[in-house]
Amino acid sequence: MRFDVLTLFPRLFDAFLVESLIGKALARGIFEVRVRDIRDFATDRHRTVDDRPFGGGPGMVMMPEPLGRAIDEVKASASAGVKPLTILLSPTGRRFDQETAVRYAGQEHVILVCGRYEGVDERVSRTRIDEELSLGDFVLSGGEIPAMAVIEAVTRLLPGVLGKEESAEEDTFTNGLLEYPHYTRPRVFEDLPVPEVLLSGDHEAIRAWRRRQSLVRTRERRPDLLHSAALSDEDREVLLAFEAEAWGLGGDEKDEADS
Ligand code: 4FV
Repeated sequence: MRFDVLTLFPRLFDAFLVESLIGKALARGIFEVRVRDIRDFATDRHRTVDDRPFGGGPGMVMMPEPLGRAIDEVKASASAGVKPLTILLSPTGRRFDQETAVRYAGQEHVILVCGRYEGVDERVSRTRIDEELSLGDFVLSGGEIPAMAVIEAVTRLLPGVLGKEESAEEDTFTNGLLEYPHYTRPRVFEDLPVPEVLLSGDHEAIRAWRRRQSLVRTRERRPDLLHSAALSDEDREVLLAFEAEAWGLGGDEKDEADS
C-alpha cells in the first residue's frame, strides 16, 4: 500500500514516520509513505500557494493551480493500472471511522491532501477529490494531524504492522462496541483491586464479564453505537437486565461494573 501526503508542512511528518509501529513497518517496507510539499508546485518566484477569498471575508484560501498540479503529478506517478483514491481532509467531510479505515486498508494507493488557511478552492474538490474526510467536529489549523490519524488507523490493519502481542481484532469499534476495561499489575492499586473474575483463570467467565462491560459501557457512553452493533440474544438479555436495573425494576445483582 502506498500513501502520498500533500502538505505545506512536510516536516510535520518527520517524527511520525520514523517512530513507533509506523517507523518499524516503513523500515520493513510493509507500506510506503511519500510526503510532498505543495509549495514545490507553485510557479511564481514567491512560490505562492494561497490568495484572498473572492467575495471577501477573513483569511486566505489555497489556490487551485499549485494544488491541482501537485495532485496531477502524484496521480501520474501511480503504478500502472492503479487508480489512487484521493482524500481531502476537511471539517466539511464525512466523519472518519473504523469502517472507513478498513475500506482504505483495501486500497493500493491513497493520496491525502492536507488543507491549510480557510480551506482549498472548491474547484479542486470538484475536479480532483474522491472523498472529503473529517476527523471530527472541531477546527484545526491544518489537515496534517487528521492525515496522520488516517495513516495510523489504516496501517495498523495491514498484515505485519502490529506485533503478535497486539491485535486489531479486539480493538474498540472492531466489534461495534466500546472496549472492556483493561487491568495489569499490581493486583491492588491505591486500594483498588483488580476484578476477581480476571484472576480466576475461568476463560468463559472472563469472556462473559468483558462482553458485559463492553455492552454496559457502550450503553452508558455511546448508545448510538448499539443500533449498528451485532448483538447476540445473550447480549440483549444483558442490556435488558441493565436497563431494568437502571430503572430499579428488579435484578438485585449489584452492577459489578468495577467489582
Ligand atoms: C479538519 C478536521 C480541520 C480547517 C481549516 C484545516 C482545518 C484548515 N480536517 N478534520 N476537523 N481542518 O479542522 O479534517 O484548512
